[in-house]
This record gives sequence, C-alpha cells and structure tokens, in this order.
Amino acid sequence: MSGIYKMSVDKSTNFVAGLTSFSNISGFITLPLTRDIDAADVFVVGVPYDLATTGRAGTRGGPMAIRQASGHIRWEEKRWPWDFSVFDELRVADYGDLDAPAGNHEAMLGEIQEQIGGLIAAGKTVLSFGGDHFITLPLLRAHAKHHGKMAMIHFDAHTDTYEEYESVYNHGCMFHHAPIEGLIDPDKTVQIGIRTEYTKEKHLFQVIDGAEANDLSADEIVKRVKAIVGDTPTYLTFDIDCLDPAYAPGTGTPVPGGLTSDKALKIIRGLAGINLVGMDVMEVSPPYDHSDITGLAGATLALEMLHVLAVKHKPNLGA
Ligand SMILES: [Mn+2]
Repeated sequence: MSGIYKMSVDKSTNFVAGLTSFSNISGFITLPLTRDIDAADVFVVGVPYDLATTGRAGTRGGPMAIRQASGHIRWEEKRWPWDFSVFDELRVADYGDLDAPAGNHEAMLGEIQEQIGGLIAAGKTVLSFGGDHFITLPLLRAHAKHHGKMAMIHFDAHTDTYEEYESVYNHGCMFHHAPIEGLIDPDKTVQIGIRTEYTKEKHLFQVIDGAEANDLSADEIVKRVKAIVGDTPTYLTFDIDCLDPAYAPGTGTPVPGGLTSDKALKIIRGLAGINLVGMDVMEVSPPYDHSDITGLAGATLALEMLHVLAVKHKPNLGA
C-alpha cells in the first residue's frame, strides 16, 4: 500500500484513486474501498446515521465529507511532523459506509454489531466516521465484546452523560449508559474540552474542561491523560464540537470556547504510546460547514490517530 499518494491507477489491481485532490472518487485519503477483510489490518468505516441528533441534523453526510476533505492532505508521503510514512507501517483500507433503511435505528445498530463487530472479532482495528455521536455506544459495545472493559479518551464540548428517559436513542446519553453496561472503566475515562452543563456531584469521569484545556499546554494534558488510561486497552472518541466553532463550524451543536485544531492535533500526537484499540471521529455535519473546514479537521485528526496506532505496533516510530 506504500506510495498510494502517487498512483492514479494500480495496474495490478485496477484500483483507481485520485492523483490530485480534485479528481476521481476514492476511499479516505485514497485508500482502496474494499470489504475484503484480508486486504487490511485497519479499516475506516463510515456510519452515516443522524437519527439520534437533538439539534441540527446533517451528520449522515459526515463520512463522505471527511473522505472528500481528505483529498487536501493526501499528497504528503510523511505527514508532518511524523518521521515515517504511516501507510508503510499499517495496512489500511476503507470499508465504505454501513447501510440501513432510513429511519430504522435497530437496523443500523445491527449493522454495527455485525459488520464492525465482525472486523474486530477478526483482529482488525476500526476507525469509524460518524454520523452522530450516539453510534459510539454500539461501537463501544462491539469493541468491549472483544477487548473487555476499556479506558476511554473523549474529546467533546458536552459530557453526553445525560439520563434520557424519553428516548434511548439520543446523542447526549451514551456515556451515561456505557459505564452501567460495563463497557468502559469510569476511573480510566477522561473527557477533554467540556464547556456545557453537567451534574458535577455525581460525575463519574475526570474532566479537563474547555477553559482548562485552553490554558494548559498540550504536553501537560497528554501527561494527565496518559496517567489516567495507563496501558489499558483504550477507545478514543472525538466529537468534532470539541473544537471551537471557528475550527469546526460544521456540526450540530457548536459551543464557543473550544480547542484550536492545533491544540487537538498536538494532544492526539502526544498520545503515541497508549494502547489504542478503537477510535472514531463524530458529528461532522457538512450542511453547516464552510470551505470544508470541519471535514478537513476531521480528516486530519483521523490521520493523526492512524499514526498513534502505528506507534503502538512499532514503538520506535515517532514524530
Ligand atoms: Mn458534543
């Protein structure tokens, strides 16, 4: 898979990808689109679901927006400032998007369990693109089935720990359910960028709120996060609204006072060395985006996560 940035047609496979950021269609960052599970060890999977959105809908277009924006960053052989080419180290493919009949929550949950669960059971690592953040709950279920109770690093403006009794499908309640279901260890879970109301007295997780995250250095945040998750199998979930609306306007529930894309990228990069077992980028909503700003932030964060995964497999690699 090396040199994918250079080719437009791979003569051996007839795989066609855009040589430039404006030609052809392809998977994330020109990765092959395939459901051959032997083709890769890491799969990007889109989950175009936004039925659990409480505010502005539109994240069903998130996976395609991230793929499209990834065209802007596909040309680097070595993603700055890493000292290696990530696709020389990891075999990555794009699985495409999961499909479910419109309006059918249960069908989409079933698809996640069956298809993403199937990939994980086969020993693959999955990077999911939302969709609204609710789907992180079925994703955690699929991952915990294989990895057991996990640590979690959660970037978001919202804690998503609300007890929603009126509907189980709500993108603000996943992390109320996840510890009750035993999917994540609350003592090894940290939320970064929070800047909306939550009940502090009974909050189970450690929080580095938005104001703190903006005041602390990325190095200090990384130090704290690594101390919390240790070497426990860790799930990384990134709600794009963790970023300030200046850096991610295209999302359903934007909140001012968020992180810069630079800060978030530095933190992700600093996480190299953790035991990353699964990850996602959620809540990119192209109808509210401008000039691909949000899609590009999502694509760049996702690429950074793949580098962190590569370092897990080869600790001598670095930035
Ligand atoms: Mn959020």
